[in-house]
Amino acid sequence: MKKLSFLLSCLALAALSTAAATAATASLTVKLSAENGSGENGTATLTQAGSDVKVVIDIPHGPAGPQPAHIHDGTCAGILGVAYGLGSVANGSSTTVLKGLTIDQLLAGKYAINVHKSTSDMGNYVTCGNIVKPSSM
Ligand SMILES: [Cu+2]
Repeated sequence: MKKLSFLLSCLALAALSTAAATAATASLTVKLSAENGSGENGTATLTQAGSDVKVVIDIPHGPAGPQPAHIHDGTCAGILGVAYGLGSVANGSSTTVLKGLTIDQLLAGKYAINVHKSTSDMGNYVTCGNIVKPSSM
């Protein structure tokens, strides 16, 4: 009987981990909303690639830049420190691969993708989007 219950709990664990694996978020689109009259609306597309997360920022009609971009702790309404650096946005686009990270880890915390006007005007935010599941947007 002891052996059987051990076997049953192993099966239950296996079922749980299979469920967790299928539920992993493969991709997520974050809507970037223009701030401070920049007109820089766009998207950031996060894609899980193995143990890395690829972040592609696309701002149609974005300026030549470069415009520094980061994943910050907090939300657009209350930006905190930099959590992850992203490639600067030039002509509205930027691609970054963040190693050893999952989209689900980002969703589990409070993070926002934020783009700054320029290296000399970091305090001016041109666009921002909270990293949240589409259903809670
Ligand atoms: Cu920043």
